[in-house]
Amino acid sequence: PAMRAFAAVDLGASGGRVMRGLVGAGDLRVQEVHRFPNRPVPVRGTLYWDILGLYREVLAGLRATGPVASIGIDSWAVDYGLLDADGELLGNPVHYRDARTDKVSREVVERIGAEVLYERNGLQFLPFNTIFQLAADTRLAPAATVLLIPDLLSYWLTGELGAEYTNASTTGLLDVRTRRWSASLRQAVGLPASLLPPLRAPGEPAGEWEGVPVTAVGSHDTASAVVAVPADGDAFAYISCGTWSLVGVELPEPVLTAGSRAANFTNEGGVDGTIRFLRNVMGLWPVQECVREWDVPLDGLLAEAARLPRRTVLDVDDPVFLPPGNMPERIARWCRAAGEPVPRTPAETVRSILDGLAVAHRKAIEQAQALSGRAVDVVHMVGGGSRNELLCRLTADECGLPVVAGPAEATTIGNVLVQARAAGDLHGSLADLRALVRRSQPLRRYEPR
Ligand code: LFR
Repeated sequence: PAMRAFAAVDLGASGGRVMRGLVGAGDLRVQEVHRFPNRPVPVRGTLYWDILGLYREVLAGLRATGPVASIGIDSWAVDYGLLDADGELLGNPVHYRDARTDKVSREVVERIGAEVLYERNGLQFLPFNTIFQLAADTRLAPAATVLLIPDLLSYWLTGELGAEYTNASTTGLLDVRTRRWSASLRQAVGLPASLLPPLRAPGEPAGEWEGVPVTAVGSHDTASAVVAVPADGDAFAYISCGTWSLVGVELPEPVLTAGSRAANFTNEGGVDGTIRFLRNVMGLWPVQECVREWDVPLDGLLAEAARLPRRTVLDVDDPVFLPPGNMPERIARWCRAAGEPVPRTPAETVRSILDGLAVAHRKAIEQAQALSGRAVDVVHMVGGGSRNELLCRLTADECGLPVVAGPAEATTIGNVLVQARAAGDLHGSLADLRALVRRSQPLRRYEPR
């Protein structure tokens, strides 16, 4: 039987893509149709996403994709656009790395109480969680609706309003037990109920664009990536590795213990009612920022870094590395303050970040197991970072566990799988979808040394 095509729109912090996914009996292929950079714009002290530019590229990509059975959209989490009562966008969405939430986030936590907050929304503290951004937002008065980025693009395509559940689970405004909007959290930051659109689950219809159905997918990119983890059984940890490393396990129920809160583990909503119990590790962001500053290709640096011994292990999760700009300098400053040797070359700098990441990966995987009681015997690295051989090898060695790397296209594959199942082209549970990923995608195994 012929394979049917699905369009997956995937926006990441550094770039976006429109991909064509082909799904047929026992086979799955994804092809890149259109790729474009995502360059945030600083304007008078605020860092914005260029959302109209991104939408233009999404449209160009969809037109170039050819006939598809449906369209699915995912992106990074937490950020949003505000619409007025006529559905007009009120200003540009602000980037989660903007400093506007630095103070407000702590004030909101103090006001609600860290325990109460965690008990209700189950989220790790990140200064940019939507609840804090909305508390800091000065444009709320004329706003009628808040839409997360994929929901905003979906609205522009279809004219239909909705809040996809997996991404809504990153806002801090969802009740982690009932999986509905939490009235008490909403009220705690003074938001009217009408601001939050009705929830929709991955797989539900989300309108039409030029006669083509748009389907809600795991619109949080990490939720889609976890769908495509090629695991067999449930004794696995995953690292969805790109700008961030999202490190954790998949659980049927949230873990809301004091230990889990202290370790800053999050309980995000996954596809098919799963919980993504994970920690945000800084990821390849510091490398991306250094490379942006040095303006040299990464491949050569990685080859050189692979020949170096471990010298400095950067604490990549230090919040000083969160904002953009001056990354090499901030790394040097961190080393001096920590009494660690300052990297002397770009390759040494890259190596110190990757060694730091490998250690952070191990700690998060150990904690995930200890806090959840779920033991793992393999680590799946998916996403663009799974192409980074040095990072995979360092992670396997550090964890003392085999690392299975790939697919690098996990996010778009997860996006396509959920659409294809909703369309009736695929059937079964996450385990069945993962079996298809295992059969169809090239994977690479790193044994620990
Ligand atoms: C990864 C990701 C993370 C989220 C961060 C900010 O792309 O979606 O899961 O914590 O971006 O939105």
